[in-house]
Amino acid sequence: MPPFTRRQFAGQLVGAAVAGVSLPRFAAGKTASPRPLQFPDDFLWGCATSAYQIEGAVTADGRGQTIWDTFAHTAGKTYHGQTGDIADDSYHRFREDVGLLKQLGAKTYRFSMAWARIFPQGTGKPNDKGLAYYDRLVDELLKNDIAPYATLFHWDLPQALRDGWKSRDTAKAFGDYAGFMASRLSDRVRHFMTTNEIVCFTDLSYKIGQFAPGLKLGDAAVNQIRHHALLAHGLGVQAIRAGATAGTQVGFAENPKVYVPVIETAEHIEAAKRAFRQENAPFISTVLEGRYPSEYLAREGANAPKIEPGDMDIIGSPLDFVGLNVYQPEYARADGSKAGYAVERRPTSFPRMASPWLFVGPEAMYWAVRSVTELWNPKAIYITENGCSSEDYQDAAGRVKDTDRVMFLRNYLTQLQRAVSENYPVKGYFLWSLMDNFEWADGYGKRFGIYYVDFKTQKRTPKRSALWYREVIAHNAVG
Ligand code: PNW
Repeated sequence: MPPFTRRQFAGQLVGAAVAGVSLPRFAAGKTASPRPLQFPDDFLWGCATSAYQIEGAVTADGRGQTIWDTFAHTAGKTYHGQTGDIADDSYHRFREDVGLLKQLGAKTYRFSMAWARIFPQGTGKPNDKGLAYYDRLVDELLKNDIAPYATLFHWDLPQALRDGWKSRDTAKAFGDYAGFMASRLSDRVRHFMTTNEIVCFTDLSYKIGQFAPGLKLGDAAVNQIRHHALLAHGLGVQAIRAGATAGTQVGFAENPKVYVPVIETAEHIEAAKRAFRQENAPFISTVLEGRYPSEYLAREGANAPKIEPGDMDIIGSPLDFVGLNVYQPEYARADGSKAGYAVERRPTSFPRMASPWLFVGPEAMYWAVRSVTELWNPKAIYITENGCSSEDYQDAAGRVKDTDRVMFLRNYLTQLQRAVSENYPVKGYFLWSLMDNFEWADGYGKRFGIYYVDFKTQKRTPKRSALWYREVIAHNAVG
């Protein structure tokens, strides 16, 4: 057989994989060797998704309605009125999707479970058919040597829970659901996350109105909603520990604002650390300290949350790991103020990806890890999300050459490698996202996947970034 021509080789490089066929490899020897940017041998590489964004099948097998079903079906709330009714249809195609992970060589998968599949009314009698779906998914992952990391709540609150997060009862209901899931799955799922991004399902949902249920409430109400969310997390941690097999690891996934020191001098580094704690006060700072920072309570005054005896111990329940969703940077500098820091305004020219909020700042990755470690010294950190939207397009041959996403990921991972090389306790990285999916209020208008999804046919095609990520995983190094 004649050797490959250059053109044939190029075709191989970017060729689309079909189900059951492994991804083409970059040619050996074409990349620099030895690679300097290595990760530890036991580093876990994976991808992340969430239930409402990928599953579809919103009425299958007794699933209850969620606030996102309601919101997406309300005129004017999402891009072109799009909904998660079908999404990636992963409820039916999960075996193919586990196959995509396998093609990448992923060692782990972070997915979320839909509360309303298990308890269609939020509380009450569990729905066996809903649970059976997650049994099937977990078994398929384990069969492929992919470790499941399960998030219990990624925003799809059962609609039947009256008043949603305005009600303290919702926190209690979440604890019951979390304990139930742990008791049924912890023989196989060894890592659970309670909540995903508390600020998104509290402030963005009840204050800004951008996400379900789309309310615009005042400060006192929002502070109480935040408190209920923190309480739900804490009750979830305790219920998982009570219901799970020994050694089950519990954490949560947060997207704190990350402060990069404007210049790496001692005074600016100290300012960035202070900013991190204060600007995330009612969220990660409170959970990891087991108390609201006093400056926050003083600032909120009469609007501060009403706290019942015992709440803060529950909220501060010790965690086995902290999950960080890292997307964009903020910048802080030292100033003479009492707070000890000032936040820098970004120039309008600051680079961003396809989502207007997604500013590009790879060093946010390093400073997220370092700030959390220096402030609270958690036992372990995972990057539970990182990735970006791109204006992906398919060329005539159906290929997606998302060089901007590769640029984004390469630079953030380089900063993560800096963190691991300085011995910060980062154990793994989950790329958001495995495949294009329902991007909340942006519908299908923003693509975060490393697999391209044609939503008409549900065909999945690896983008250039998928081929690149496969190499990262194979070499355990950024290149
Ligand atoms: C995260 N912002 O959400 C979520 O956990 C994912 O479900 C989501 O698809 C992903 O990031 C990409 O957006 C965010 O406006 C949503 O700053 C909005 C913001 C940040 C994170």
